Amino acid sequence: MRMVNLAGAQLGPIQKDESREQVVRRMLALMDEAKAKGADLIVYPELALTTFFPRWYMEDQAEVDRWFEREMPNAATQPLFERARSYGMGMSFGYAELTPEGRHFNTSIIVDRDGQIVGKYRKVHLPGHAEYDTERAFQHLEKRYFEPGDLGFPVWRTMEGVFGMCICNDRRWPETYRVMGLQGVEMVMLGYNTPSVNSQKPEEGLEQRMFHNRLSVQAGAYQNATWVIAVAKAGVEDGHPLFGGSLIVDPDGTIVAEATTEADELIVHACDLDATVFGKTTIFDFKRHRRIEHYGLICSQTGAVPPA
Ligand code: ING
Repeated sequence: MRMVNLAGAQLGPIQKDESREQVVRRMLALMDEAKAKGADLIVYPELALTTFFPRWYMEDQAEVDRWFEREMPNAATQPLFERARSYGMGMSFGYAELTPEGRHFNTSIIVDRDGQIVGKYRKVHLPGHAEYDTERAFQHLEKRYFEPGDLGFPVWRTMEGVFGMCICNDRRWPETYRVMGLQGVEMVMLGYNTPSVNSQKPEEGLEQRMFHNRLSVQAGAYQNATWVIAVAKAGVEDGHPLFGGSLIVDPDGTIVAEATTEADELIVHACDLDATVFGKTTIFDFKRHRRIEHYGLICSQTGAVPPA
């Protein structure tokens, strides 16, 4: 048994005018609750420090860069690192990263129980568009404000296990989990900001979008015999609804915890990392069953090419 007492700290809406300090206070309150419930690892959403700003069209780079962190930890987030370390609690959260070279990424980090950043991930699959799209009910400009991640899908041996990360749209792509699965990942941590309405298909119901959320995370967990925790930023941000549904899925694909509100809400579960062994040594024993001589198209072409 290698137990991780896992907490998912779903955040309710963050309005455009809310400061990072106000958000960090909410995150600390969830960390206190997690400590009281015995958690030793806490996972926060994608872009956890600010509103989901890619919904807003901006042209002035200085205005865009206001949403980014130039260093981590920094003054606003230092209290999170200090309290997590004092609690002996590992932590993962997402934020907009502006590098010293001036590059922009949608980033998440893993901080170990000593308060050290042991891993960084930069979102690879950026949904949406880069220019203002008049056809859409609302904008989704991640391709405008972020570069695709340049770190791949790494995993790290820390906290007595093998941990990896992805971010939001990444969870919909099987390649995301498989690359980590091929590195023996035992727990994937991810955050998301997902609109309750499809900007290109407004008639698509919320239930169908929540189904896709569960389907994507459960499939990734089951097909790679790994734990997956997915944590939402939810609720209505300046009139724009995001759905909740934060969930923890075990290595057999079973949902073991799920949020029920669109507010700040903690979900917790005692995860045994050794529960990944059965799947990895039977149906998903990659070494015994995969036939890579037939998988070439997955890496040799980007788009689909139907027969003539
Ligand atoms: N948000 C959404 C997500 O992938 C989206 C965008 C929603 C894409 C629904 C496809 C369908 O959950 C982010 N931030 O990636």
